[in-house]
Amino acid sequence: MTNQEISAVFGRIADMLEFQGANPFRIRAYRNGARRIADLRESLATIVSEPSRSLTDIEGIGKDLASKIVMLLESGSFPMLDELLAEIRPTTLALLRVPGLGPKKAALLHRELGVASLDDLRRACESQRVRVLKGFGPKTEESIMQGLDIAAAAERRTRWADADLVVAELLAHMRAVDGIRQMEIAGSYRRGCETVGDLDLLVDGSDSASVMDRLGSMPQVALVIARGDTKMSVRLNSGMQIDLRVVPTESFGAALQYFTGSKDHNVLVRRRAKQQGLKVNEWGVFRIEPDGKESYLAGRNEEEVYAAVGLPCFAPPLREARQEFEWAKTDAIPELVQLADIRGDLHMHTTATDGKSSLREMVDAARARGLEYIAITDHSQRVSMARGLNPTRLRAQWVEIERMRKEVEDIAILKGIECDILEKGGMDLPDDVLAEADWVVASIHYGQKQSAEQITDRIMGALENPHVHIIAHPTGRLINRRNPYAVDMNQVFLAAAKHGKFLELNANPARLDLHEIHCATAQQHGIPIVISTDAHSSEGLDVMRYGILQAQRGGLTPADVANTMPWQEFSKRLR
Ligand code: DGT
Ligand code: CA
Ligand code: CA
Ligand code: ZN
Repeated sequence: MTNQEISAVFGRIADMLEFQGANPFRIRAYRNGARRIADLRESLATIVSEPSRSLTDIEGIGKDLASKIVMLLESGSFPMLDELLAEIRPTTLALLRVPGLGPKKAALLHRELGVASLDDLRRACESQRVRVLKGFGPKTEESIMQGLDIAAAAERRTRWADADLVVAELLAHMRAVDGIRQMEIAGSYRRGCETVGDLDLLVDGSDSASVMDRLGSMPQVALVIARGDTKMSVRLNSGMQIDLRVVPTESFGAALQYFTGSKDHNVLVRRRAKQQGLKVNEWGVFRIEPDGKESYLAGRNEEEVYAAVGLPCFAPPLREARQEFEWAKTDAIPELVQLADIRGDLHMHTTATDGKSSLREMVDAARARGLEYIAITDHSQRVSMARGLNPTRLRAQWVEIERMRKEVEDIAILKGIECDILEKGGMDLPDDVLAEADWVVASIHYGQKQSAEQITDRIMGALENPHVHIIAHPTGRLINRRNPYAVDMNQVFLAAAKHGKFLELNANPARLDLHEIHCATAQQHGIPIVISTDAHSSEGLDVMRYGILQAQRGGLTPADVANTMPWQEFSKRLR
């Protein structure tokens, strides 16, 4: 078992204990352990294998958790986990994924109304049985209804970054099969969609039986849904489905094109082929002869498949039947921004607030990733939970940054701040302080449920402030967890363009905010996008690649993304 899996088990136990109303200290021990394990840089299996070391040396891991980790590593389970799983069905535990429904409320619903699944809960809300319970009311009932949609979607779709972890394990596991010539994950994963429904694995190999046997032997496989001669579907313990197809070499490119999708994109490819007397399917491109016979034209790789129907080989993120066929007509397909184009990162935190790495560590990590410039943007005072900075502490940090600048000359460090936009409107720090900053990121963390008018006004106020450079995570959504604020983005685009502001594409895989469609809209308005990691640790800088995928899906080129500029150019743009 990997650290992530063990962490997930402890997290689930904490949920189940909480659901049962267990001792809060016990719950916290599991919750804490789960977090510590997720943050570890070394695998637990390695630590256990070294006789000179002990799991209890890890902060937050006591004797009890240590023995459970050993059992998990040895057998994948332990008695208490099995008991809990037998008592509480997974469908019941899904109640905990409804935003705003904590374990206490969920347990009450279970006890009083017999609610044991999301479907039960929806019916209970619809028949207004929830609002009469103690501690609930019409408002709570309504917000549960909204949360239900998110929880249901979360159950079906996995965030891209989480799917990517599964992909890495899947490919590593499959590589052990002899005779695999090529292997790719197609579908929404390859298109870089923000969430992935299932994984579509394509294998070019001669011995399909051994390929399918190998997939079936993956430790995470819970169930073989179906198995044929060259097709197989399995479900993993996590609920994720994998569809496997084994195809011959001459069809690999055609199958890759077909199963990469999107469906709508493929409809347009096939329509175009038909106009030319051709047929495209997962086996290849075929010419239909006058006698009705089909002759094979192409299919080994995607380039020849597209070329056979007179199209360029579109980058997978563009295959959504949006504008790509228009672009192809005029030879105007955008040269999409790549990770290697990024030269700066303009949103990150340090130990001064809720970051885990010091200023020094962030600078070193940025250099190691080849960045030319960074902005240190810790939270402002309103964010008390993160020990946000008041003017005095902020200025002290800037003194530290100035000292650091003398030591490191190969990377520019901007004196920045992530300044909250207050609930009542206005910025969390006085203008004279903001005026001293090199880079002011404005963002909303409180009052997220305000009306469209209120929340849009707050953001408009920030865009009108001459000291603000950029709005961070402009819609506030968390994928699978929280809907966007009610903000009117149309007004935001107009104001950002008018006042010459930047908009952030937050690369955190849970945020990816701006949405890809908003990225394309910003581009139309000529608003420069800044892709930022919002890193809260040195490793947090690595999420940039998720932001790049999102930007690609929005059709952004390096010219649309301000932090692709070399430092000289960007510093001029700032002035
Ligand atoms: P997902 O899994 O919901 O995130 O989205 P996709 O795009 O991966 O969809 P999926 O897994 O159902 O199918 C993978 C690709 O295979 C899809 O993008 C296009 C192709 N495909 C699947 N079923 C059909 C179909 O019935 N008709 C056509 N034209 N293409 C299909
Ligand atoms: Ca899929
Ligand atoms: Ca599929
Ligand atoms: Zn931040």
